[in-house]
Amino acid sequence: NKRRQGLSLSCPIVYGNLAEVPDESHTHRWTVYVRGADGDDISYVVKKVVFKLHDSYAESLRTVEQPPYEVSETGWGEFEVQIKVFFRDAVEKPVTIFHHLALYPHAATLQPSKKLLVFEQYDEIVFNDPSDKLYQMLMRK
Ligand code: SLL
Repeated sequence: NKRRQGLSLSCPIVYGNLAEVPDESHTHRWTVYVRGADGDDISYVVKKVVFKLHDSYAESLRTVEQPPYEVSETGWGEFEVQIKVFFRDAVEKPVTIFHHLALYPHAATLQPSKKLLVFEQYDEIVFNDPSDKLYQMLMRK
């Protein structure tokens, strides 16, 4: 599995969270996710995603082995979610993303229904000198 020296491949992603605006209760339903930008399937390169939630959640480590790479929960508070992305080519080290799970409308995009908040970031996972295996995976799609 030799490396393609000098080559740099990028995998565009979006990560973030949705949060429902609660009615009377103080409990919010939310979903934290990572997915390919423009709805692209990234499972050809992503092996699994591990979400580390706040310690107040039972089993705070949540592993998702296939898309959609997301976790839905309920809660009352904001916290930082650690999102660790593992790749099919084990030569590539996992990438860790930190996302501030947001529940309140300060910086959010409010959907027209005003019932759903969206906090989303665009990013690119860049593979420098990718292995031949990864190169094949990325080129095949
Ligand atoms: C803090 N930012 O620093 C807060 C922590 C934790 C939120 C927020 C748990 C819900 C549940 C929940 O909402 N945790 O236990 O079901 O204190």
